[in-house]
Amino acid sequence: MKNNKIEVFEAILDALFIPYKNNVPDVLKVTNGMISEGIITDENEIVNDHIAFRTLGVPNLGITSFEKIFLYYGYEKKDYYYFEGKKLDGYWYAPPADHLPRIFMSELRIKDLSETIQEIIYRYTNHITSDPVDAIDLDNITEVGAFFTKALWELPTLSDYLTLADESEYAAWVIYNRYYLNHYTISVHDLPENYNTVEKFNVFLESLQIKLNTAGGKIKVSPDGLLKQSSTVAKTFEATFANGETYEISGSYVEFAERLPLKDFADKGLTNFTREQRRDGFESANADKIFESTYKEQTSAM
Ligand code: OOG
Ligand code: NI
Repeated sequence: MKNNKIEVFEAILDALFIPYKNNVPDVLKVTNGMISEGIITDENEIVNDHIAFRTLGVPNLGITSFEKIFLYYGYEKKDYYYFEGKKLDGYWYAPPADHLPRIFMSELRIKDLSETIQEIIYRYTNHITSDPVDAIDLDNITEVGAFFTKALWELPTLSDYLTLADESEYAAWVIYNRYYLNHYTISVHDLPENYNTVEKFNVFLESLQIKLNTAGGKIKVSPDGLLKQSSTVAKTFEATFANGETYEISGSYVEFAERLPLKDFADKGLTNFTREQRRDGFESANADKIFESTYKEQTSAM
């Protein structure tokens, strides 16, 4: 048994990555493309800027439950983000060590949705009368790893899924995919010169026939100009619902982020910047559009 919390967390991250990589072909397509192009020689050279998860804001679930896992390994809760139209709340978490990814965690604001949607979500989650995270041994890698793919509620019916999707594509995504890894993020500014901006990297991605999310433009730029992001559109797959019905739905996607140096450091004429010297955190206007990577409008666009 590993006794260092960071090592335990690293093992959990590795475990989360296996099904993600197997189910999202763009992950391997990008990695292999980068290797053939000579951008990297090994996938371990890719710096993971952040990973993201989605949750439902109901008692015993949501951010206050799910974040306990990351807080336990030393993550620090940072800024809050409000998404009015999408009816979501989000936070980001800073890692306990520089080589670990940040976390972006969001939650559906159930009370802002229609009675119909609330009724469906509560019907699936009402039996959860205590926080399931409290029941896991956070020092046990296998147990924690299994939690991320555990069925905390019944497999939804296709009809419930479609009703949810009509009002909140996010709600529909979570009711089916649960705590499945939503995306990981390639840190673009850590790549070699010819690929180290989102603009340059997007050209390379499109040369691999990768389809990018176009919501709000292919490159999302924060108002300070220092955080640039792009993402692939989610991979769709034939999902099996209750009673064996099947339907094509969205899975996960891949994101690309470029964090520019903060003004104080950029002005010094440095050529290398530490994590602390670059733009940190997230940006709600960027995030608002990145959420749409799993939305029908993006996944079905030609
Ligand atoms: C997360 C969207 C936001 C970012 O980096 O701003 C995001 C999601 O799709 O769940 O990842
Ligand atoms: Ni992200």
